[in-house]
Amino acid sequence: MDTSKRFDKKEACPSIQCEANRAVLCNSCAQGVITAAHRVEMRPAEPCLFGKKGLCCRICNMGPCQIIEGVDAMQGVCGADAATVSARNFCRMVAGGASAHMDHGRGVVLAFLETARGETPYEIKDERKLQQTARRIGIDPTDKAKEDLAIEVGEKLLSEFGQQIGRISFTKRAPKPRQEIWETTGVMPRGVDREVVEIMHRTHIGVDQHHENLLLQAARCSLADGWGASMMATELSDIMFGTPVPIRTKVNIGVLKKDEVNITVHGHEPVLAEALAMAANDPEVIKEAKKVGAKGINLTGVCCTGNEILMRHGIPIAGSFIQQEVVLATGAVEAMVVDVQCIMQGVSPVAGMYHTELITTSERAKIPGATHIEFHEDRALEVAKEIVLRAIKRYPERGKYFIPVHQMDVVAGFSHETINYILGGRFRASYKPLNDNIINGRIKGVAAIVGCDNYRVKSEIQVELAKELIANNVLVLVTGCAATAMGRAGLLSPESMELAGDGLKEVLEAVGCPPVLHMGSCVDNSRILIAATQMVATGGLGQDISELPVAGCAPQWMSEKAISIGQYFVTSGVYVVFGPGFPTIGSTKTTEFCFKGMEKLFGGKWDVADGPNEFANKMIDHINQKRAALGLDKKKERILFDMAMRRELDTSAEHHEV
Ligand code: NFS
Repeated sequence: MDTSKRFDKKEACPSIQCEANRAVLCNSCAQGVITAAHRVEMRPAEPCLFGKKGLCCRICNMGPCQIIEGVDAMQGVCGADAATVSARNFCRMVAGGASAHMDHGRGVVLAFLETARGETPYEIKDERKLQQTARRIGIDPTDKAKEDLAIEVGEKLLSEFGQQIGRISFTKRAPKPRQEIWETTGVMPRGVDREVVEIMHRTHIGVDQHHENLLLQAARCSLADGWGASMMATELSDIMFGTPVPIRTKVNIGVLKKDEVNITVHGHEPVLAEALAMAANDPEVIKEAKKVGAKGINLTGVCCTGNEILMRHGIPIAGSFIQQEVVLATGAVEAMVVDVQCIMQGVSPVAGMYHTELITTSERAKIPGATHIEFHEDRALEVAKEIVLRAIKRYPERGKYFIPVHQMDVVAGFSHETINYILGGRFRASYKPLNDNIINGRIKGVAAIVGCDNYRVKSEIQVELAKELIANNVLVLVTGCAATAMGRAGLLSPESMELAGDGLKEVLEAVGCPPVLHMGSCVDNSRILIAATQMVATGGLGQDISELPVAGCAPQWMSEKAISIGQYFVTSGVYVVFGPGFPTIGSTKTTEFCFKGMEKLFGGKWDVADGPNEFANKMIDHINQKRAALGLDKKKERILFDMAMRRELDTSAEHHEV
């Protein structure tokens, strides 16, 4: 592919979403590099319309069948119609996305057990959270040594992956009315793996052919992700590696350093990155780096592995999903170390154009052209050191390189516990100030902007959306690559509170936090579920998540994981807006069920939007509707709480630890 002709001028340079990307790709160091930005331009303007609308069926060999709703000649050979095919495809997206989080969660639980047995270099860092977690899953922590307790907790959670009957323990953390909804609609997840297997069975040719019934299983599977595996991953990672607290750091490609060995760690699992962080700080290893003329070792993150170590150690993020190849095109990276998920195959040829070594580490994910050094927790530090030493060896081979100036200060680390503490103070951690300010109208509501970034979106929709929301006094929570995009745009620094509306600004000034709170990686969306649950438990905003003035969105989604996440928020009672496009749009029935039918069952529903204004309007309208339903739109709101009611609220909040 000759890209030089198409992208030789600055203004035609691709990757218009991001200035840092443009600076790198337009520099002569990146001559000849082909990235996703180029490939998306080279493809036909529109992706396959059948695929895009969820109407291509290739689950058997009578097809593939391309379906057109209502056209007899364009149904499946087996007779499957648009509703069935689109629902089946949607279910398989949920299964794909959920299984990624499930395998991640399982990996964390296994590493946790090995740690409890003293077989890894990690430790049980947050003993308090260990005890809370034990209680939440029905284990009495009294008088137990932390290692023994951790083994008990780890074994119980591990057993829930293969559990066949019963329910996943963490679902008991949800508000009571929510749990009843899950029971009565038949979507309470029985075990983690079982729900994925059942999707694969039901979507095999000739099994479940009712779109609503199919989507109920998607709902059940999504809960096994959000309230199951993802929550396990978050909680046990916190116990092992530390629960995040606010921390200052930087994001964007400019965090690469010209005189240090640059190692980027890319993917999703925190275990490898934690070991690399230890190895990069080892004085012996640093001495080796100095021997080759480097001043030190600069570890940076890409994608959600980046978010994991940013949240806990303040290690800078070099890039989000759309920046992974561009980070390498600087020519300044000695090694990119990857584990699983969201790693484009395109990184391999780009690394091959420089001195960069691409290192795969998971038995589940190998890439042609990469060196494979398998990572196992019991040899974590040994493997991590080997990787760092290899990167050091590459440093003298670095040729021409270009590191853009772009980097931005951010404050991250807003775990659910941190929000509790920041709002309520050290001795009386509580969500009450948040609820009070929502009730008195200074804060209109809370919005989550989560998920990926996507080259098919030509501008940073999510950043514009966040600005619009905070200007309208909506507090914004972010995770994943959306969080990195917010960081690049400066929205994760307390200074950006200037962009907030007056009411929100007043609250932010009092507590000193940014208007956009970075809550972690994509598995950490489970923190948002818990934050919502805590808002309910704190009182004054209804009895269930579906009554809260909140909304969620993924305005630049691309992965199946995003679909699973969106579905578990819907199943948990949240209004969720996605874009660009929605994967069932080719079937009126399936889409109606997602956009309307699900609301009748779960109180939450899907929607689709395009562009920051449409997203913002839909989300703010929804928040206002919920405020009206709670009676918060009336002016008399300030006298809603007399002392007796306050006392009652206090007690209910204290007694409900989620
Ligand atoms: Ni989430 Fe994180 Fe990024 Fe999207 Fe991929 S890295 S798990 S899927 S692209 S946010």
